[in-house]
Amino acid sequence: MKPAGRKGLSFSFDLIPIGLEYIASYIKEAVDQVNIVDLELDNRKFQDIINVYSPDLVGITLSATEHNQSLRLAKTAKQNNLPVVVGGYHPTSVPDLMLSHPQIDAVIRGEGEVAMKELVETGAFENVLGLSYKKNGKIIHNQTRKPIENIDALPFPARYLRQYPYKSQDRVTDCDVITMYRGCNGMCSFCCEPSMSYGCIRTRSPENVMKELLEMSEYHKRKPVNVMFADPHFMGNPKQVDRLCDLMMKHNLNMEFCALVRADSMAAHPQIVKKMCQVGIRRFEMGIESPNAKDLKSTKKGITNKVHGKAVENIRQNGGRAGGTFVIGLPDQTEEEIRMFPVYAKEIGLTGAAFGVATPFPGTDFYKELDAQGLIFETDWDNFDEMHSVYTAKYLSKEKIEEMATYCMAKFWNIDTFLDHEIVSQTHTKQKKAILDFSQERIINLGFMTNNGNTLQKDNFEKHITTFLEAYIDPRVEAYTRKVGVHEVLEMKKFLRLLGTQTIQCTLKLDDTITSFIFKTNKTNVEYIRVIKGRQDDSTITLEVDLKWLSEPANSHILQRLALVFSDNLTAKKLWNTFRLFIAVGTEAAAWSLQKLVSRK
Ligand code: B12
Repeated sequence: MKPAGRKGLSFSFDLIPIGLEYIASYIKEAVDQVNIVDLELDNRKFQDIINVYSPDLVGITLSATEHNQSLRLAKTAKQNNLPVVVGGYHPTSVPDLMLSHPQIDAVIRGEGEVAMKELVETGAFENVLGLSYKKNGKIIHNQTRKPIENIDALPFPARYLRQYPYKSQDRVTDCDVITMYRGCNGMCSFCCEPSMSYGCIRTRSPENVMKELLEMSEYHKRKPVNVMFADPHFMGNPKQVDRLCDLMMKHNLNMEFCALVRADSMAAHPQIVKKMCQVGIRRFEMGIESPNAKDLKSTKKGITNKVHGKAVENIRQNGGRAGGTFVIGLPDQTEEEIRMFPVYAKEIGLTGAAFGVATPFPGTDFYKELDAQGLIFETDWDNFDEMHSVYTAKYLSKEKIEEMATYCMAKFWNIDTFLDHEIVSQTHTKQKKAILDFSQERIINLGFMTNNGNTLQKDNFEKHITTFLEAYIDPRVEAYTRKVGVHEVLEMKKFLRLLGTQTIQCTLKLDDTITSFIFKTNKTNVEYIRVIKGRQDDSTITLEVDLKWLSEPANSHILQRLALVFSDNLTAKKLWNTFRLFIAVGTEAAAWSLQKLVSRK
């Protein structure tokens, strides 16, 4: 079982329970039947699922944020007299806590394949290494199991058991996940990996990974797939990556890859970065964490910020997406320092960034330090999602830290960043992006941010919208768009011809907070885009959205809302301009749909 509940990054694509697929594949011969149920995508009730499969054993995979939901599932299993075993990073670190609940019978600590096989073969908890269980009311921890040495010997994850179409952010393209390694030799203070593999890194042979990629491609019927290398340190063994790229070079996989990498490896191996981009490993997520040496030291990141710029440069030169993650709300960070994070992200040239709230997960050094000082105040595991502040920091309140996460996200994800990303991508696509493709992607981004904000900051969502609107006001946008010329990046020739010379003002407001985007166009160019506080008077088309409805979505009908957006264009001149805008958008949309239809056929 994988519990339901999207958090953070999983709003952008479906999470595939690859750990369960590895286990299912490994125990397949030892059992009559094994099924994987993913409650995020399954609409059935757990009781109905139990009725359908009549299992003898229920296994649940979970992270901290799924703690509560897992206990609820386990309760239902217990009501059906089924034994329940749990595994994953969270249970591995808190076996006693898990077993303190009557509905949990056993915890498998660390890697699950061999332990689970022994359990289903023997039907007893006693001699299974790595397993914790209860006997006569006492918790017993069997000895720790050594990490699997030869991971090439593991059968590939049981993709054939998938019951759901796992999709990427566009909800159309298939997504998948694969691992090249087990473990990581980094010792970052906030990461759970050391408690899973004790810093013991094991590599699959590139040949074995290639074989799985080919099998994966067949599984997806050779359709396009977005694939994530789920290793925490993909470049852990650069030679192996280099060899894998050579193998991938011989096949047309129709796949786009994303990899989690360390900046030092990306800075040190420009040739391998080039090769990766050539074979489609083009999206990178680097743990940048912070521009400040003191944060990099306290998190035991083992990286200095000197390498950040070089790593980004290597990626950008090859048309890759340089994504970076930052950690905000570390114990002694100040507001001024955090406000500089998105500025730093732009300065070093990142084309993607995420700003997670520092979260102490059990099993990490970070947790041990804060727990010893009694600083962790949050008791609801749902909030250990890197979006909520869960411990007392020196200078910043919980509310301030969470507000800063929103601030950083808005400050970074402005129009200049999206355009910059396009410019870098065009190094390999060699063509301008259609304006409607670009707009569609922005709508998807907006959905991601709204989902995150609405679900995670339910009570003070409005405060976060206000922070967002304020952070968006940035003179950098005008300077950047004047310099690069939006029309040079996006295909919009026909659109501009029909629209003509306009000053379009799009205003977003929530109560007294008002932010306007001004688009200055002529028949061939977008002269600039400007983001300002309040409104400016000289617009030729005015669009206004009251964001109140985001926090109260049921408020009004969609047509009513649309009418309100255009309600400030009632003079003859403005009506004519608005009509031109409709014609330009309509013509563009018709050509775009036709092209999509043809390319699909
Ligand atoms: C890849 C990855 C992701 C990918 C997932 C891609 C996918 N699967 O589709 C993405 C980027 C989407 C992601 C998202 C998030 N992630 Co993440 N992610 C990882 C990472 C790097 C690797 C996980 C992995 O795939 N391992 C490989 C597989 C094969 O191993 P596995 O799943 O652990 O399974 C093995 C064992 O755990 C065990 N096992 C697992 N389940 C079970 C069940 C049973 C019954 C048994 C017996 C055994 C068992 O056996 C398996 C086989 O050996 C880890 C670890 C790290 N170093 O950073 C973090 C990690 C899991 N993520 C973490 C977090 C916090 C998140 C986010 C909340 C981040 C965010 N703010 O958005 C979201 C969570 C989204 C959600 N739950 O809704 C934390 C979890 C901490 C915790 N203790 O709960 C980790 C540990 C990172 C950290 N901070 O240390 N993540």
